[in-house]
Amino acid sequence: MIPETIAAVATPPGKGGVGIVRVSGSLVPAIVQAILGHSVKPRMASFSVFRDAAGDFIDEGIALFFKAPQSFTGEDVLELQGHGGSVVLDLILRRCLELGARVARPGEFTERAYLNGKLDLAQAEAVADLIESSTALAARLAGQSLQGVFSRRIDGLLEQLVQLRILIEATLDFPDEEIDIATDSSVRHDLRQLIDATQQLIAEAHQGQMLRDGLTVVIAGLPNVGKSSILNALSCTDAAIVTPIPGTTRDLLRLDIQVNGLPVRIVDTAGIRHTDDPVEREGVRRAREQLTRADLILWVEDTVAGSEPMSNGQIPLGCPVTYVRNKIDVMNLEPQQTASNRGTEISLSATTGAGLDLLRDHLKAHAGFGSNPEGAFIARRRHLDALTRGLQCLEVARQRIIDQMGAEFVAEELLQAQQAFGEVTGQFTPDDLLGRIFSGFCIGK
Ligand SMILES: Nc1nc2c(ncn2[C@@H]2O[C@H](COP(=O)(O)OP(=O)(O)OP(=O)(O)O)[C@@H](O)[C@H]2O)c(=O)[nH]1
Ligand SMILES: [Mg+2]
Repeated sequence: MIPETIAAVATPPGKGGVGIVRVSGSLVPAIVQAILGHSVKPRMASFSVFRDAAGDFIDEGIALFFKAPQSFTGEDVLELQGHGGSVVLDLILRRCLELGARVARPGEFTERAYLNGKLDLAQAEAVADLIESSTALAARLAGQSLQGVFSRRIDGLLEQLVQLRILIEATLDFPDEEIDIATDSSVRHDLRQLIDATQQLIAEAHQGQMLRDGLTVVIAGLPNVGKSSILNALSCTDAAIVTPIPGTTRDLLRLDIQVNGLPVRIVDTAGIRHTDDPVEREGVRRAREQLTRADLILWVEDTVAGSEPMSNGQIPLGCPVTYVRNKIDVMNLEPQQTASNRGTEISLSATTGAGLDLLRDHLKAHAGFGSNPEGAFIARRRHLDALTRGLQCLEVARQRIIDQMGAEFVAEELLQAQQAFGEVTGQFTPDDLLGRIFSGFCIGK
C-alpha cells in the first residue's frame, strides 16, 4: 500500500520572515504541477508563484523538490518557502490538502525517514532532542547522536554479540565437535569483554541522559543539618522554610534550577529520624522514597555536631552519594572537597555561601558537564533501560556458563540481549513503542 502524502507547516506558529510548508509522498509531483503550474528540477531552488485552485495568487517564494529516495523522508518531498505569516501558510497548506495530502501527525516526517531506513531510531530521537535542547552542550551531544555516534557504539556491541552467538550456536549445530563452552576460554573471554563494553556504554549513556533530562539531586540527612538552607543557597531563593527547629520540612520541595547551564532538579526532603508525629513520619517516608529516584544524593551533615554515623540501610545501594559537611562557618573552617573512604566530601556553609562553588562544580562533573564532549552523545531513559536489560541477560549467560548449563540456555540469553540492544536503534521495536516515540515530536518534523 502506498503511504498517504502528508503535509504540514514546518516553521513555528507566529510571524516570521520565512514560513515553510513541507509535503512528503507520492502526490508531490502532482502537487508541484498544480500549485506552481510547472514542474521543478530536483534540488534546484526555483522562485515561483504559489496559486490556489482558481489560479489566484496565494504567495510567492522558493520551491524545493527532493526526489525519492534522496530526501529526508526517503519519499518525494516538496518544501514551499513562502512568507512567514500563519494565514498565508495555512492557505498553502489547505491547497496541498485539497490536492490529496493529509495533515501530518507530530514527528511523522521523521518516522517515515526511520521507516525508510534514512535514520535509525536513536538518530530519529536525536532529531527531537536537538530541537528541544535546553543547553548548548545538550544540542552538541544531540548532534553527535544524530550523526550516529551512539548508534555506532550499539552496532559495535551487536557485532560482538553476534560473533559470540555464532561461536556458541556452532556447538549446538555440531554437537559431535565437543566444544565445551564452559571450558572454552575464548567464549568466557569474549563474554567478559562484551559485559565490560556494555557497562562502559551504560555509564556514558547515563551521562548523556542526565544532560538531556537534567540531574535529579536529592538533599537528605538528619533533621536540622541545613538541607533546606542548601536548597535555598543553590537556587538563590528562599523557597524552603528554614528554622532552628528540627523537623521543619515535611513535604518534598522540588525546584528546577540551572547550574551554569546544567539543568538540575533539586529535591529537599524531611530530616530522617524516628518520630511519633504522623505528619513528620509521612515526610520521612516520602524522603526515603525520593532517595531511590536520585541521580545523586547529597547527604548533609552538621560539621558542628560531628559526623553522625549513618545507620545502614538509610541510603539505597547503588545510588551515588556525596557527603556535604555544612555549617563550617561556626567552626571557622575553610571550604574544601576531599575524597574519603566513603566517597566525596564537600565542606561548606549554606549561610555564608563558602564552598557552594565546589558543590556546583561537583554537580557538573557528576553529569559529565563541561568535560570533553568528544565522542559523547545524548541518550534517553528508554535507551538506558534497554541496555540494562541486555546487560542482565549477559550476566545470566555468564552464570549459566559457570554453572555448566547447556549451550542452548546460554544461547537463549544472548538472543535476548541482542533483542534488547536492538531496541535502541530500532532493529527490534514494537509498533506501540514507535507511536509513543514519534508522538513526542513537534508537528512538521
Ligand atoms: N551557622 C550556620 N547555620 C546554618 C547553616 N545552614 C543552616 N543553618 C541553620 O541551621 C538551622 C536548620 O536549618 P535548615 O535548613 O532548616 O535545616 P534542615 O536540615 O532543612 O532541617 P529540617 O527541615 O528540620 O530537617 C537553621 O537555624 C539554619 O539557619 C550554616 O551553614 N551555618
Ligand atoms: Mg528543611
